[in-house]
Amino acid sequence: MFPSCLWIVTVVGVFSLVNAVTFVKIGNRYYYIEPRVQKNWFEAFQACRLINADLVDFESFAEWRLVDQYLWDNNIDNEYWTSGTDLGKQGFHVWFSTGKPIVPNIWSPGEPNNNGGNEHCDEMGYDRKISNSHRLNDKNCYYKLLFICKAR
Ligand SMILES: [Ca+2]
Repeated sequence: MFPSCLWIVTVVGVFSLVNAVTFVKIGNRYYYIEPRVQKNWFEAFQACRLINADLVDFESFAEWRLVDQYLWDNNIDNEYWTSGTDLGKQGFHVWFSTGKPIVPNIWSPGEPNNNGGNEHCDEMGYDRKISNSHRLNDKNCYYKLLFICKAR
């Protein structure tokens, strides 16, 4: 009796967690844009998996540009973790959620620069006020930021 009740409570709890977040459609994909809770890159990756999504990747410049514009249009421009990283092989940034190389022309000028030798995770939104776009920058993975998840 008790174990089955516990199972139901657990299922309801997980269901509530999934339902607690709202995905938005941008282009033809669905994204969750965390509005409040800042996490390090690893925590952000985990949080996205818990809602059956992945820390965001951009398959093309066009996809990045659509999300970039959405952040401006909805007045939620900020710095967000993406799944970009070169933790696997320094200097080679990939989307960790898909394994594919990061598309060209979405880096902030002079980035990625591995500043101080400890920047291996990629945020978007760095220097956004200067460049008027949420371009990528490599940053210390333990820095706490908002993050964007992308539904599978
Ligand atoms: Ca950097």
